[in-house]
Amino acid sequence: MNFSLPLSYLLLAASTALGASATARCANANFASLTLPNIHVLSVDTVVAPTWVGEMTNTFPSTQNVSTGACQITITYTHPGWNDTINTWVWLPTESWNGRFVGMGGGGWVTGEQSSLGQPVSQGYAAVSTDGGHSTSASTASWALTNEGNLNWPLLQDFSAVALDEAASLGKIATRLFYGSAPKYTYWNGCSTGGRQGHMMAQRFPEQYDGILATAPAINWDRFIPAEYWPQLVMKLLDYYPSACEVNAITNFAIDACDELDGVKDGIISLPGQCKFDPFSVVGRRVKCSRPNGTLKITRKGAQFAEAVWAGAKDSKGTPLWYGFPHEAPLTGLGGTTCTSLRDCSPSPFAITADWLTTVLSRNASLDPSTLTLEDYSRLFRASANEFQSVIGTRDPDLTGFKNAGGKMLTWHGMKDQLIFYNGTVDYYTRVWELDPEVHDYYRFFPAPGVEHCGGGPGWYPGDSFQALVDWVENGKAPDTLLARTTPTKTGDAEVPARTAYLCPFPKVMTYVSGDPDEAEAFTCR
Ligand SMILES: *[C@@H]1O[C@H](CO)[C@@H](O)[C@H](O)[C@H]1NC(C)=O
Ligand SMILES: *[C@@H]1O[C@H](CO)[C@@H](O)[C@H](O)[C@H]1NC(C)=O
Ligand SMILES: *[C@@H]1O[C@H](CO)[C@@H](O)[C@H](O)[C@H]1NC(C)=O
Ligand SMILES: *[C@@H]1O[C@H](CO)[C@@H](O)[C@H](O)[C@H]1NC(C)=O
Ligand SMILES: *[C@@H]1O[C@H](CO)[C@@H](O)[C@H](O)[C@H]1NC(C)=O
Ligand SMILES: [Ca+2]
Repeated sequence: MNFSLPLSYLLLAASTALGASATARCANANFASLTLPNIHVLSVDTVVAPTWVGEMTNTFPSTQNVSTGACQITITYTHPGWNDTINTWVWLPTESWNGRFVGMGGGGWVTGEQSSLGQPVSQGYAAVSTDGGHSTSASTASWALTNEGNLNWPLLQDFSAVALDEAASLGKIATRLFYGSAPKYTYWNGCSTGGRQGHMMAQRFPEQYDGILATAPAINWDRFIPAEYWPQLVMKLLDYYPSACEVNAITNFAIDACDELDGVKDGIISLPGQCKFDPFSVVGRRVKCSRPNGTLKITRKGAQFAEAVWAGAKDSKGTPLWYGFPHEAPLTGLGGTTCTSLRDCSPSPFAITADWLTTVLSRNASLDPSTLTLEDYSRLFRASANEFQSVIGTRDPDLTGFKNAGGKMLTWHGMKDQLIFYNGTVDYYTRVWELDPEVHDYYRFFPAPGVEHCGGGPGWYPGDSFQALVDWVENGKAPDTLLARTTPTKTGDAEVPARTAYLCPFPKVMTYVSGDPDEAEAFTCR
């Protein structure tokens, strides 16, 4: 007898059967056992609904609208004694589950968002995300303090680590209850805060995910977050608040000067650490500006500002506290000002670092960060490292647990990142490597020349990196390079098509050899 049927028929039959009973399987009662030993579940709500598709982290933006049904579960719970309320969302495709599970990371102060689940679900993944106990739209002031002077330590722990571990556990249990079997492979996907969260999973909960894509990671949080305030402090110390036009002009002069060190004039500085541009060499150069309109000359103080921000944060004794920015990174990401005219600008700090210094480190949401002196700043920087490294630093280089569990982790970081210091990722990867010379077997880091924070910029964006991770985990195909593309641009009638390249794993450097620099073959890894 021949029992074989075409595979497509079997898949269709299976998905139809599940589809027919999806509403029944998605009933609240089927998730009655959905809990963990350390939590108290307040409610479990389920609904079968169509999902929508937005952009998925670490992929090319999707403009397609895919509509698939999902069993959408909201688990609301608390940690007894912590007075926290966490919402964790699990979405389970009602048809064509691919047997995989993915945890989706957040950004900035956002632990995670329900809206990030549509894209993975449309691709057949069961997916989880959590709000970590605070609203996705709240500023720190409303949740990081219980009242003025007192930190809400449980909510900081939830945001940093605790809720992430629980989301993975709850999500996997829900998946098993719905499909009758556990996921075959489990993944993490996140950038920025999501990149930090992925590293936290590898460091502290190394058995939760088989594969972790954790890019432009906000690791070393206890140091780099206060370091993000440095550009604003430099302006105060100089008593000079440069316009974005002046600051961007200095960056553009530096890029122009160093562009060809890598052999290709393309507006990208792809060799790290080679640019030795002297900002004082452009003092007096004229620049045309718009909004506000006018012409300005690069000032000495503008050059001093750029030099100090490139060098990185220092304390009141001149001791380096953290890395600076490479020359190609826009200095306006953290050195922002608001101007009424080119000569009349006021400070405009990046909200997360301002909140960290005031609400969290000073326990005072109404403190004006511009009142902080260099001495205050030096003291707060040390307090941040002392009090918060173990809470949210996410800088433990010991990945033994992750290695032993057979996990694989991929990261990439834009070398033009204007918010998270590229060298902080170099620092972390190097420390892991010093501890374990075999790091390359389970954790790889790909610098992305010309790419800004989590994307953007003229450089090569590795939009297929999630698939590369899946291939590594499931087929043992470790990525020796990462395929990446620039975004095509249009200036007037001139269209600049996408350039393709293969990003190189650190410490190798993507190096131009010869030939058409728009073609991947023109570069090699050295
Ligand atoms: C996708 O769906 C949303 C919501 O229905 C709609 O606003 C949007 O225009 C759609 N986009 C495309 C590319 O079809
Ligand atoms: C618990 O948190 C709520 C706000 O979420 C607050 O109103 C209440 O006072 C807190 N209870 C205690 C005992 O701290
Ligand atoms: C980053 O690190 C490299 C190598 O250690 C060094 O050459 C470079 O100057 C550093 N850049 C910044 C901006 O700190
Ligand atoms: C500033 O210049 C832009 C063109 O660069 C023009 O469209 C705008 O009207 C000007 N604004 C003022 C206030 O002059
Ligand atoms: C918080 O900062 C505000 C504004 O600087 C100040 O008036 C207030 O006294 C501060 N509160 C504490 C507890 O220091
Ligand atoms: Ca170049």
